[in-house]
Amino acid sequence: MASSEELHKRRATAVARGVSSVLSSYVDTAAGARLTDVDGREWIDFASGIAVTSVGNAAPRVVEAVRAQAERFTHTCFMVAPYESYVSVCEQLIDLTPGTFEKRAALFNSGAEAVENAVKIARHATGRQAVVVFDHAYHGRTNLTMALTAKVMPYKHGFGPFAPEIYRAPMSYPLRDGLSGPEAAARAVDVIEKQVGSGNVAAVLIEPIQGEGGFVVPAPGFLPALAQWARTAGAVFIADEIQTGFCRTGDWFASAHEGIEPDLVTTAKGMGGGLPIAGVVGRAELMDAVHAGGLGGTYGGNPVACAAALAAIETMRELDLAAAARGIEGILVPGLQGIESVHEVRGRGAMIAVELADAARAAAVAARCHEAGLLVLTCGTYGNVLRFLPPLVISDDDLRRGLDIVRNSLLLP
Ligand code: PLZ
Repeated sequence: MASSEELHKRRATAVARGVSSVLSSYVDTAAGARLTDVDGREWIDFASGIAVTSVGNAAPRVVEAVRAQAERFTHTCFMVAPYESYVSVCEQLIDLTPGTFEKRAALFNSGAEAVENAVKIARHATGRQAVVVFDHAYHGRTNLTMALTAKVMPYKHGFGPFAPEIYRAPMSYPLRDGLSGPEAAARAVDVIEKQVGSGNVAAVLIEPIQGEGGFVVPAPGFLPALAQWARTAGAVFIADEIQTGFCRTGDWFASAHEGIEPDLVTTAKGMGGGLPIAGVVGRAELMDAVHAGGLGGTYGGNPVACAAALAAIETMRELDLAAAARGIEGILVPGLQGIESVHEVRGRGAMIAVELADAARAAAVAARCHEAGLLVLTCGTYGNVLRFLPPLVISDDDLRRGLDIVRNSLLLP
């Protein structure tokens, strides 16, 4: 087998520079919360492929479901010749997302594609165009979702022009603004009403806990106040639960923690157990406002990906991975508190982060973790946040070993 060093050389002349990687090691195999690279080195995984392998890497039920489905058929296109598993995944999305109202769902391939479709549906259903997003937001890398995403480097730089009718409102960021949830919501609503006009707003789109933007948890009351404002204004309230969804934050969806029932929810990442699948689910009258044939795509809800999603969801239920996520919070949060260089420990469930002085410090701590065999990621508008997204099936032993590595890396000057 080629070594990481050899692969890195080959990559330089084959893979576009614009696609970069956190690690310079190349993966050979992975299981649960462990990766093994081609040089035989083992890693504890606190990244989950960016919040994807919540049920663990190569989770046994997912592997078996994928194998069995690939033997039956690999692809027909749901728009050509439909199959049961697509319907079953939609039923699961309807069942698991907050709100007991009548819902419908549709399946796509990636998070960005789900967000694009949620915006399409909201615009079609309301006959309005404006979409309100927030500071620090991340919603994807396609043209529309780049416009929805806040941070220019690396996501948007040189890639314009961007899609029109996107408006950015101030986010609740307690560490930086010191505002209560209702105060921060009033500030955002003021911007929306004065700069956009409530009658023009098709959708208010928000991550209940921001992911790439820095694991920003809005102050309590911010999300309910925005949802309430959207309802009054006749705008669609869309929760982007692509990173927070499917047990990651200690409940099926993060919206549940504040009792909000979004009109539409976008999902991806953890739902597929490692295979690419995404969904939009929400109020039937919005979803069904779109004419027949108005939504779709060749691969959306591919049968192998649907089989993986059903197996992942079954695993989450049977192992109660929402409870597991709460258990991870119970170990990580106290373990990270009281370290001098940490400005804030925040997050919920197995989506926990520390905000540090600056990007150089976060990069240095991450590099130390990598040297010690722990895969961690950074994030944040300012690049100064170190985030932890372990698989929800991680053993207590691996979780504590990983935490020790993080603590030791943070304690070094
Ligand atoms: N919405 C909330 O977190 C993806 C991006 C990694 P895709 N986050 C990881 C990177 O640098 O490209 C994400 C998200 C939220 C949408 C998306 C987009 O999901 O599946 O990457 O398209």
